[in-house]
Amino acid sequence: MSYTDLEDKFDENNVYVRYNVVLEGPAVKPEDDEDVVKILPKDEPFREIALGVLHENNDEVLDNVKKALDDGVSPIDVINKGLMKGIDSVSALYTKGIYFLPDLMLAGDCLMAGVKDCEKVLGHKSETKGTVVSFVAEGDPHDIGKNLILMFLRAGGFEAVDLGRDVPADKVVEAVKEYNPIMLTGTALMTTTMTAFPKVVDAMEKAGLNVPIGCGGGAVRKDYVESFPMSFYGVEAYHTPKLANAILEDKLSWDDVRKKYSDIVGEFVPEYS
Ligand code: B12
Repeated sequence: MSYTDLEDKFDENNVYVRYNVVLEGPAVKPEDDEDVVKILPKDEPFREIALGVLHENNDEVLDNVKKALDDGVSPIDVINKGLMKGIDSVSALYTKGIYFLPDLMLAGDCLMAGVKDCEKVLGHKSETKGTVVSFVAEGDPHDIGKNLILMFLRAGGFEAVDLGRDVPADKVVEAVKEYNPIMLTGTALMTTTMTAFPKVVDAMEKAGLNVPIGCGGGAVRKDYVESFPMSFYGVEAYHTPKLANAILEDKLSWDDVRKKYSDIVGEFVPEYS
């Protein structure tokens, strides 16, 4: 294709502002993309928090998160209604080939910077009720969801052991032997890595261990998780302390959690309706 062909195809109404460079012609801002418009919150302070992530601007995120927390907005709302909507918007632009991998990395860092400030407000309870071990599936580098889980567990009074990302099944088994947790959480965001969950279950069975494993993450579906034993599907990171409480205090098994998930977390969960 010659340069002239390219020039003929150039649509000046569809030029995006990236890396702070405004190309000639009427620029389309990322927040004006039709898919992003559907995702971004309309109300403040959530919109400006989400925009900070979308703009990959750490200072913008930190300023707006601080302002919201100082105004008494709940840290859980800051995360779920603000920061997460930002990363969902980034994802929409990545899927369309408008944002690239570095955008995901920068936006992910901005999100985690905001989460750190929320964590300070949520705090850690001094006495711990029991231990939960969290891991990201083997081969998977996505750890934002797992980090949120750790934060909510610690704020809810649990000892949360972080095995990190890309964790092989035998490491999970070793950790179960070492920490004797009441529950495990596993996260996978790729269709290629969620198959690590049944491998963990196999390894646990072979070692004679039986601990409920909450499995979640972008790529994971409830039907898939329920196709192997010892597991239940986890929907939202902030559900984790409630699930751990039910397992600890009401002695619920993984099978009970599958049946009572909405009751346990105290809200309507479409995936479980
Ligand atoms: C940020 C991001 C990255 C960052 C990750 C940074 C980090 N530290 O995690 C980086 C840049 C590293 C990255 C890399 C890649 N990524 Co990426 N990434 C994303 C993105 C945009 C957001 C993921 C995210 O953090 N979401 C927010 C978190 C909070 O969500 P979550 O973990 O799912 O957790 C939520 C729930 O699932 C739940 N949850 C999770 N676990 C559990 C457990 C329990 C018990 C409970 C109760 C709840 C629960 O809690 C959270 C909500 O409250 C997604 C897009 C998307 N739509 O997901 C793509 C995405 C996951 N990436 C994708 C891909 C393909 C890649 C790459 C392979 C790209 C490449 N070509 O190289 C590489 C991986 C390379 C490798 N080493 O293998 C694809 C996966 C496609 C698929 N289905 O297989 C996605 C979906 C993008 C896309 N649309 O194509 N990525």
